[in-house]
Amino acid sequence: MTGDPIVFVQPPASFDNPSPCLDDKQFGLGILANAAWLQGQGFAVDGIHIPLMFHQGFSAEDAIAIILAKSPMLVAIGLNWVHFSRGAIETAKRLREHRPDLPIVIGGQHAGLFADEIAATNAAWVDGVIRGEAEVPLLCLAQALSEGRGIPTDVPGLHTARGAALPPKVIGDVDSLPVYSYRTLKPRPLQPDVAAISTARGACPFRCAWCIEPVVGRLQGRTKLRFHSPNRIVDQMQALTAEGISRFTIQDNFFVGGDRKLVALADALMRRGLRPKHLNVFAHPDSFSATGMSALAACCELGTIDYGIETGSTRVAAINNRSLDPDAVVEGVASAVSLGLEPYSWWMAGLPGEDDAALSETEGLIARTMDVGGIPRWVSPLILFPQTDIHLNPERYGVRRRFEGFADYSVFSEITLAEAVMFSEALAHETAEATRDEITAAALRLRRFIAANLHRLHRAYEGAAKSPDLGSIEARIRQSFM
Ligand code: B12
Repeated sequence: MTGDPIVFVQPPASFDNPSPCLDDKQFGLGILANAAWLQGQGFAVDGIHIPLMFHQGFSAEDAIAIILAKSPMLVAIGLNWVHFSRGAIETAKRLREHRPDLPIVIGGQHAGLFADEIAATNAAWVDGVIRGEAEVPLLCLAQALSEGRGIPTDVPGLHTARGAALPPKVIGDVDSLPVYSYRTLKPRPLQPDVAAISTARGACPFRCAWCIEPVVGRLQGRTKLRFHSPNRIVDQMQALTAEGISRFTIQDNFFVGGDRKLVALADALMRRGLRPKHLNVFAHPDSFSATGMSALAACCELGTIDYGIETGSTRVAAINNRSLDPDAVVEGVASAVSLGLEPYSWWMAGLPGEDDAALSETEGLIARTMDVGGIPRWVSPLILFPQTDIHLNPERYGVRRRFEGFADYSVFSEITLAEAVMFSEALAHETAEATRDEITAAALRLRRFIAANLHRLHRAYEGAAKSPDLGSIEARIRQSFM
């Protein structure tokens, strides 16, 4: 590895917000994937996670000085999630103030949604915004900069103040991408034995009206969902195991592959003799049958499924193009428990069509799932993102959009966790049924309902051979829901 490094930076939510409304300690898999790719192409890479530096007591000035001390040939700032909007721009600005000639790009899913706006309004400190998967564009940039050619005008997916010359370009064979390391970004994660696994890239085939995943794949340059092979996923897990990681979470579109993909992954893990301490999979309530769930339970010490149930109202689900059979949800959750898995449930408030009766139905389904051992994990007010069907066609859903551009959404960088729970400043929409204050109140209502019904969980696991740690689950619920 020769030459000055390409330095990846996970920015803070904002340099002025010590308690952001959403977690800021995660490692963006996009950063890790791009770093592994460039390294595989012979370039030196490095990475700094600014929120974790703050956590360790470093100041903003320290973080900027440490990045500059690496004498980067390019700084690539990650903006994968909405709440890092302001921090990503502020990081670029601070770096540029110290080194006016330093090439700086921003990339990641959230940046890609607003590539032109960000590039046009921040041209003084950002050379461009990469929309979409960034392996090909970053390689073009690294080659040109290492040869002293400056930033070329024909980089796929690169948006500058003049717009984009070319659409995003992806690497077709996802299994040819190198496995990534959690050591790329420093300091190390707060939970050094936990990692997220990337199993697929591209557009989700479901069309849930609120979700950005059906569109984001396309925006990123990949129209179809492409899965990694089970062996390649196990390669990734094996590499991370060697770094001391034993608990894994799969939160991408893996569930779309249903039982077939889950069984194949479990088989591949067992063939290699790799037995994770914990394997967590995100899913729709109907993604897996007993076949898939048994395979998950068999291949690890603890298998958990995070079910995005979202609502208990079949009417609201139908309005939002989501199938829901409450009886089948309860059966699925019960079946997961009987197979030795821990099922978690995730809920939303502020969906189009959600009135008081619908909220009562959601409470009803929360209660029924808790009765069979379903552990509520999170209640989130809907964040209405651009390009989703609701954002594109608000009148069809009786919705009023409050946020349009990048600057509107940047409020997520400014508000604190306490403000987000109590106030509705960050709500990007109102529905025909609920104002933003009422949506905030609906989320609180569901959280309080869960807290008041924790005895249901205790009853469900009474006398069970294998029971989740209900004490810590309860503490987490009370802490985050009150
Ligand atoms: C797995 C996942 C998570 C996991 C782990 C993510 C991780 N470690 O990266 C966790 C649980 C942490 C997570 C949390 C959240 N997530 Co999330 N997450 C995803 C998911 C499902 C997959 C992302 C992924 O890792 N893909 C694999 C990598 C390789 O692909 P990629 O991210 O697209 O990266 C490519 C490009 O974007 C680009 N790129 C990415 N980063 C960078 C950085 C640089 C510098 C450059 C140049 C390029 C670049 O290059 C990459 C490779 O080509 C996506 C949806 C999806 N299907 O993609 C949502 C998604 C990104 N998450 C989302 C959200 C909202 C959240 C939360 C805010 C949810 C919440 N309310 O709490 C939290 C907060 C995040 C945090 N920082 O804590 C939204 C983002 C929308 C937005 N505009 O902000 C998405 C799109 C889901 C959705 N439907 O809304 N998430």
